[in-house]
Amino acid sequence: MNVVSIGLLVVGLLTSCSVEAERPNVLMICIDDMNDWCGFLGGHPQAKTPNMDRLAKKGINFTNAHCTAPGCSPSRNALMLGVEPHHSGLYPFYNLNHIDTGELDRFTTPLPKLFKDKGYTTCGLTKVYHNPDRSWRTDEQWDEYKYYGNAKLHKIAEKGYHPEPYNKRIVACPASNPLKDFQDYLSAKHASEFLSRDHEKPFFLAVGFILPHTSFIMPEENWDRFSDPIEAPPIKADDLSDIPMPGQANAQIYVEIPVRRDNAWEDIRRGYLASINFTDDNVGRVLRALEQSSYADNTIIILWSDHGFHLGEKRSFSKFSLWNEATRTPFIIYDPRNKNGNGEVCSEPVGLIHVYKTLADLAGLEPPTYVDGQSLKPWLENPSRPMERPAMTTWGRGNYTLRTKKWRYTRYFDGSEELYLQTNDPHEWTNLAENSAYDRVKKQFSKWLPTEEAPQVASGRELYNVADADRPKKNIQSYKRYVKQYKEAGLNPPLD
Ligand SMILES: [Ca+2]
Ligand SMILES: [Ca+2]
Repeated sequence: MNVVSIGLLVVGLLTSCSVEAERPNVLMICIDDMNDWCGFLGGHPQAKTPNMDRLAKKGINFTNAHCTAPGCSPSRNALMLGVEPHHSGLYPFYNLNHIDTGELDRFTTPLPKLFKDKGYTTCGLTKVYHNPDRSWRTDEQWDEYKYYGNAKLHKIAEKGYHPEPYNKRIVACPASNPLKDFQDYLSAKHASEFLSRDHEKPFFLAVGFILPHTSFIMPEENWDRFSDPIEAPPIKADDLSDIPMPGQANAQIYVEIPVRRDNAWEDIRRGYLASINFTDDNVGRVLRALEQSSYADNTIIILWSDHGFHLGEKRSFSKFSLWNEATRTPFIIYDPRNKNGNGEVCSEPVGLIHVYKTLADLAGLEPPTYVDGQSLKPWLENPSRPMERPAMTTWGRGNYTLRTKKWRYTRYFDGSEELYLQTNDPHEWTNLAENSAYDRVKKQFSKWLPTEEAPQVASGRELYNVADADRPKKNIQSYKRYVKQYKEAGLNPPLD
């Protein structure tokens, strides 16, 4: 071998080493049911989220981000597979393990597998997919996977709201347990330990926090960081009255009835804020572990919540709607290699469907051709770059909502519509869809609606609680029944 060849060989080795060294790690923080009640989105004046606020300031804070579907299972399936519900047929909730063999074969490469196949070490913690799906194709996606549950939590009787008879879903109170009894603390601890290890290969670490998903039970310290009065969000009493029936039936009023009856909204909202505050503590634990590790300068951090949450707006105490409270999500991306956009806000409409292609792009990986969405890399470099495509959220086959900076347009399976001028009406109180002055606006939105819809996947279905093209009546009937209950209970009915 002559000197030139040796020189080329050395250059080649150095190049391949530096390419290897440059492959970024990914830390994906997945939060459950967190709406904009966090400092960096300003949705509630009493929110306390210093750690996430710090991350938002460091990276790009997407303030107009929307989930692909307003329920844990369809939202996470879309994000992890990179496929819109109208392409996958996964509209309602599923247990992926129970879907007929072959149905999902065309989705060869869920997000963790993309990284694992390209030589990454992948680790998933607790809720990344919707819970029952944590064992779905585990070996091909995760090198390491651990699900943490809560220990038995001892609720503090004199604090918070303990509805009787006990209703697990709407309880909001602190527990006296030590931190190690809380699943989210254990997930944060595991993630921190993972980050302290020596990794020979780049890693993809996904850590899922369950709070602020109901029930709102958190350490006492977090509850005590808040004091009454807790400010109520802006609510219009008859807000549902100008909404078509499929939309009204999305209002989860059956959960709201006991809260209203027991005059418990203040405790519930305090429980939600305290749950978010505990999640913020846990996010802080993981971020500090990363900062103290050798990976800080080469790890992309992405933080999202699977959808938002209503706390009384439009008579809802839940998600499962196509309104802002349920579709809008926190969404932050920090790439330490990004020299231009970090520290800025992006108020262009984006969807969590873009997560797959964005992470693939940032890591230099080729996504499969069936993957939906687009890479947000250009918006990381220039957050004020206009986004032409609206962010779309799907809830049941035939029900779609589209968000731009200025508008929200919704069309339900039966052709009924909602239209809100966000710039004047951020709470979406006045539905303009019936006003012919806006026909042109509505028409412009039509071109973004799906022209073809995959049939709903029939096997493996679990919770299916929406009136849609496949089941147009059932939810509406139960909604009407609950409106009657309001009246009988002497509560302010939602349509008065
Ligand atoms: Ca969720
Ligand atoms: Ca209204």
